[in-house]
Amino acid sequence: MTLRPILIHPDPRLKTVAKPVDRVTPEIGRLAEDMLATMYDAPGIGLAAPQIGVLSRIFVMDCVKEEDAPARPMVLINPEVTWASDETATYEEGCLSIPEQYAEVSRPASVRMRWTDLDGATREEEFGGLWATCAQHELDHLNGRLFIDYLGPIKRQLITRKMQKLKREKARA
Ligand code: K1U
Ligand code: ZN
Repeated sequence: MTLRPILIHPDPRLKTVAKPVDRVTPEIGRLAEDMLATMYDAPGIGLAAPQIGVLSRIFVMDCVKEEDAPARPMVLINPEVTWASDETATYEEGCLSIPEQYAEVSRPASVRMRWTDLDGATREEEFGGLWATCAQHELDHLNGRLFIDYLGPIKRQLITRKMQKLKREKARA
C-alpha cells in the first residue's frame, strides 16, 4: 500500500472529466487500497481518483462518524445517480484538494447510486445524510467539478487565490 500525494486546487487534472473504468483488474484493486489508505491518513471521509492525479471514474468513502462503530470503507467504480430527492440539505463542505476552506453547499438530501464494486458486481444503494453529501461531492470530482464551483465568483476567486499562495509556499519549503 502506498500513500499518494493529494493534488491541490488549482490543477487542470481537478477540472477534467474522468474516464470510465473498462475492467476491474488487480491494478484497480491496488489503486482503491491506496486511495482508502490516503483518505484515512489525510484524514478525510472521501477521496476521488482525480485528486491523486488518476483520471478514472472511481471514488472511495467512509462516513461512519461514531468512534466506537466499525469502519465502512466503500469503493465505487463508474458510479451514477439513478434517483435524487427533491428535498435538499445544506452542509458545510470541505475538500482535501482545497485544505482548510469550508463553505455551505446545498444538494439533494438523498440519492440512489449505482456502481460497480471491486468484484465487478453491480451495486445500488440509497444514501442519506452525510453519505449523500459526500457521494455527490466525490461524483462531482469525477466530472471535474469542485464544491467551490457552487459558490459565487467572488468567494470562489478568494479561495483560489489562497490556494495559489499555499502552493507557492509549499513549492518554496
Ligand atoms: O473529496 C474530498 O476532498 C474529501 C472531503 C469529502 C467531503 C467532506 C465534507 C463534505 C463533503 C465531502 C473530506 O473528507 S474533507 C475532510 C473532512 O470532511 C473530515 C475530516 C476528518 C474528519 C471528518 C471529516
Ligand atoms: Zn473534494
